[in-house]
Amino acid sequence: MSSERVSVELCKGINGLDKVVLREVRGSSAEVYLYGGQVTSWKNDHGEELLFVSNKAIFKPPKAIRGGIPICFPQFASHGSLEQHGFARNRFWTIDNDPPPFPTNSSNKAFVDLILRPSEEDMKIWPHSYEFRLRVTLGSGGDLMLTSRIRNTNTDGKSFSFTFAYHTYFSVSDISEVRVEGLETLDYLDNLKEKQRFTEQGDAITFEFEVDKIYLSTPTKIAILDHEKKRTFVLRKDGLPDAVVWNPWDRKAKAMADFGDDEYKHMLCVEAAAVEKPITLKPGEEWRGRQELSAVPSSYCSGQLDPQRVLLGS
Ligand code: TA6
Repeated sequence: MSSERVSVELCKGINGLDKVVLREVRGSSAEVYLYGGQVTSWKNDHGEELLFVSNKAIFKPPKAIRGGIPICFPQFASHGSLEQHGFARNRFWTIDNDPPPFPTNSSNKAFVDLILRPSEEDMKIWPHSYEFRLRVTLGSGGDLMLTSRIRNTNTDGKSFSFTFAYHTYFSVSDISEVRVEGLETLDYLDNLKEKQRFTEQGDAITFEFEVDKIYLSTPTKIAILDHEKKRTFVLRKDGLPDAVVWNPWDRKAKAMADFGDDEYKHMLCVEAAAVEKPITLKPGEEWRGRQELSAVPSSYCSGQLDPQRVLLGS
């Protein structure tokens, strides 16, 4: 769809992989690769990149692209026979030219609808039929929205269960100057301590070492404050009760071939997720999970931005 206000362009990206570029009249843009259905760029109207993608990202199947917003489905993390974070991020999605009516009106926005159905190979490792429809929308104010609709299309009457995450990599100026508001006092499972359950302390989360925590029953809004950039990312979510916070820090960074040794300083994953309680669908049932990202100016260092006001605001 293109009009004088927005544009949606299918073109070739890195290594000749197909990608869709969404542009909005004030200059903001987003890119999503058909490989993985993965958003790899979200720029504001000044052309600043707001998502982190590793300089060593491989952009070559079967490796998932390191950065942007990997889709973790049909499982988050790794247990059983499925690979870590499932296989949706390692598959080629197609453009869905005839999606069923969408719950929210996207008419004046730049958006693309992608769809993933299981291959025969996939059915061998996860024996369920589904349709996974993903709409990526760039809003008129430069907000980025991802809406997932997953329908059980099994004809054998069988239900299936899955866990899910939008594994969002935010670009930050300096991880030691970043705070996360909205997860205080919540319970979390600590991936660095055999997934034991703990309770977060009462202040904003700051970062001085590796963090890998699954916060449970989290609010619909989470704020990520970048002191140096005087920018706050606001993550709004529906249908995704949990939130994963991850920074690999130096040791893990060095251990990842597709991640620069120092890149941990400039990224933070805050992931809208459904992990603690898997989602179960009967045949014909559909689940929706949505996240909306916005980037707002903030100068909390001068006390002007009350993070709570950001979280309680409309
Ligand atoms: O979301 C956090 C996490 O589960 C970490 O444990 C780490 O494994 C990260 O995901 C990256 O996983 P990946 O499979 O993309 O290397």
